[in-house]
Amino acid sequence: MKELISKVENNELLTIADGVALYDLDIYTLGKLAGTIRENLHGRKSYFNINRHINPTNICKDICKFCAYSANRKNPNPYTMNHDEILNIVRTSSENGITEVHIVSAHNDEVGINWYLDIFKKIKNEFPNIHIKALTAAEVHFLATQYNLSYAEILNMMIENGVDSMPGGGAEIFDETVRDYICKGKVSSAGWLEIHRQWHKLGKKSNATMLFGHIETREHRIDHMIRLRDLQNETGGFNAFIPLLYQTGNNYLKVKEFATGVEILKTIAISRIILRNIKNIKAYWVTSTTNLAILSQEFGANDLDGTIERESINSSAGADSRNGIALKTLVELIRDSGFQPVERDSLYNELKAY
Ligand code: V47
Repeated sequence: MKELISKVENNELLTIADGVALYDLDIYTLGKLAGTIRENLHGRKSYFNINRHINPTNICKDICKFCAYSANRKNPNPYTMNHDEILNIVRTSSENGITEVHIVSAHNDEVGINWYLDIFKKIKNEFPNIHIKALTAAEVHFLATQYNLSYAEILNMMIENGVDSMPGGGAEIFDETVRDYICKGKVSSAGWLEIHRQWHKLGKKSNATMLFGHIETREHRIDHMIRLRDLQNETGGFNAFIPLLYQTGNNYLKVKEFATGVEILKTIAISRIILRNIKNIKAYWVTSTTNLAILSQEFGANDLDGTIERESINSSAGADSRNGIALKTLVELIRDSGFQPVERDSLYNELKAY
């Protein structure tokens, strides 16, 4: 173990076996190792943004076992917003001071490609200063397949229509066997990575997620992180890594053993240690709860996402996030836990330090 600790302290390249072995360290040691890396990168600052999530349709041609959001037997409530509805949401949110809209939809094969893309141009025309983070690699793959276009063609259309960066959704777990079981038919791991590679090569930034705490093993998580580390070494295009804790409600994935609080904190700490080349680790309060997100700051996390205003994907599966979180609450939670709240923009430029 001493050897492993000094490997981490000397910033040596960790293997999958090293990553798995990190879980055998006690939580305090892991917290210290991850906390030091965080402290060196960000001091006591914890970032957040004032953002709005919009999920314009839940009609989906794919079936992911973990998903409670898409309209199906367990959620028989299909909807699709029209562009005016989406614009009206952005108008209201703009008055609330958002700097970012985060737009993610299901894979709706009835609305047409223009429904997906034109809305970005409309938002950009009316709100040139709002950053549009939209379309996961899973949606890009869906659009490319559905409309017989290449990834490059879709990505360029996104840029032409005003998309600024890509969210990290759809990564789930890269291990092909687990992926095949939990979300067969959706973008492959290689496809997800290739879409982000091409997006980064166009000079654009994106995030990367990992869905954990379901049927995957520790080894699968480390393999996932290492595939991201390798791509980041090649492109440098990832802004943040976001471990998403599996929410158990209203879905078809049968999970026997859930991740304990310690396992969750260890996973966050290990991600900080392995993904040194990704600057920001986001503790997504939506899936971890705010309490654990606050604690995660001691285990390497330096970003808490944002105010969100409305959230449908995880709240459909039980998360307490349907109505976002008040700015004042978020700031107080960070400050009262001994960190400095810093409002950032979507590219991590500092906007306001509290
Ligand atoms: O890709 C679906 C996940 C993701 C469940 O880039 C679930 O800044 C837990 O990607 N339990 C969408 N997770 C959310 C997402 C995201 C969120 C916040 C910030 C960013 C960013 C990206 O939600 C999906 C999927 O992996 N998800 N169902 C569930 N039951």
